[in-house]
Amino acid sequence: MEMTLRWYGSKFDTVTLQQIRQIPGVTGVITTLYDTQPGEVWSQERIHALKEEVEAAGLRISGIESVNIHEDIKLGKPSREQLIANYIETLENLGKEDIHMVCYNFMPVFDWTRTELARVLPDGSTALAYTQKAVDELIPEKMFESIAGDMNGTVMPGWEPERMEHVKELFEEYKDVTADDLFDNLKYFLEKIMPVCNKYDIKMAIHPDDPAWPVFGLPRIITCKENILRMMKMVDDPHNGVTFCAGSYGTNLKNDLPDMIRSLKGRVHFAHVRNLKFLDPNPETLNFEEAPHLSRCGSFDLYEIVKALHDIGFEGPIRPDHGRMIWGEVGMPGYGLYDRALGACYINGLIEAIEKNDRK
Ligand code: CS2
Ligand code: MN
Repeated sequence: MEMTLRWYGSKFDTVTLQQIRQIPGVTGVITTLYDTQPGEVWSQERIHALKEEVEAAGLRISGIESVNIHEDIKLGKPSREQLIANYIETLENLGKEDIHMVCYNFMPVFDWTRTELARVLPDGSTALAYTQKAVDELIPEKMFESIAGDMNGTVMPGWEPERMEHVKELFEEYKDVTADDLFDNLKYFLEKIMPVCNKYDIKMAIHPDDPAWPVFGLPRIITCKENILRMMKMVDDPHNGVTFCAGSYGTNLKNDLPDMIRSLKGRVHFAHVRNLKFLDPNPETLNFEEAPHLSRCGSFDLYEIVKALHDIGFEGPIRPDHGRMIWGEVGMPGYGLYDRALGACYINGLIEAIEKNDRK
C-alpha cells in the first residue's frame, strides 16, 4: 500500500506539499484540478503542470480525487452524451500523463453530508459530526447556508457555491429518479468509459455515499455490500472498482467493513481510513462524530480494516481521511495537516505490524 495525503492544490489548500513531504512514510498525494467544473475537459497541459509541481516537491500524484460527474449523467439526460465524451477526454489526458487511479462518486445533488463541521470534543479539538435530528429538521436547500459559516473561508469538496445555487432545480429533476434508474445511468456511464480505462489502465474507484443511506428523499445506491457487488457485476471489468472509504461505509452500522473489503478482492483501488465515534447508534436519533484514527478512540477496529486490505492483496494508494482540527490549526474542516499526519503514521504503523506478522 502506498501512503498518501489528499491535497487540493496550492491555490486552495492551507497545507503545502513541503509539509506533506515531511510526514514520515507519505510518498504521494491524491489531488485534483479543484477549479474545474463537472463536465469540463481537463487539458493535458494543466494535468502536466500539476504533476510537475508535485514532483518538484519530491512527491508523486498517486491518483485523482475527484473527477466529478455532471448531474445530467446521473440523471440520464440526453446531454450526457457530450458530457461523457468530455469525461473520456479527461481520462485520456490523465492516462497520457501516467495517472492510473480516479476516484469519483455518484451521489445525487449532495456529496457527503455532515451537520456540524466543528463540534468541540472533550479534548478541545474540533471534528465533523452528524446528528439525525439536525438532518430531519433541515430544509435541504438551506443545507449549504447552514454549514457555510463553519468552512473557515475554504470551499469544501461537494459544497461548491456554484453547485449549491441550483439545489432547488436539482431536487425537482430527481423527483422521479429511482435507485434502479441510478444504477442504469451508472452502468451506461461505465460501459462508455471502460475502453479508455483499459487502454490507459485507469482504475476507476467509486466513493461510497456518505452517509450510506438515502438522504432528503434522494436515492443513494453505493451504500452496502449488496449494492456494491451489484455494481461490480453490472460492469465486470477490473477497471470498474471502488474507493473503500471506511468512514463512509461505516456510517451505516449494518455494514461489516472487513467483510465488505474481503468480498471486493481485486476491485479495491483506493482506501480511505478513518474512525467514527457513535455516541448514539439508534437510527432515529443517530449521533456520531469523527474521531482520531486510533481504534481505541472510536468505534471501528482499524487493525481489522487494514488487515483485510492487506489480505486481499491491496497495493494501491491509501490515505487517512478527515482529521480533527487540533493544536489551533485553522483550515478546511477535516483537511488540516496535524491530525491527518498523525493518522498517516498510525495507519503506517498498523501496516508495518501486519507485514511483520506475515513474515513470521
Ligand atoms: C470525501 C468526499 O471529503 C470527503 O468527505 O469523502 O468529498 C469524496 O472526496 C468524494 O465524494 C469523492 O468523489
Ligand atoms: Mn472518503
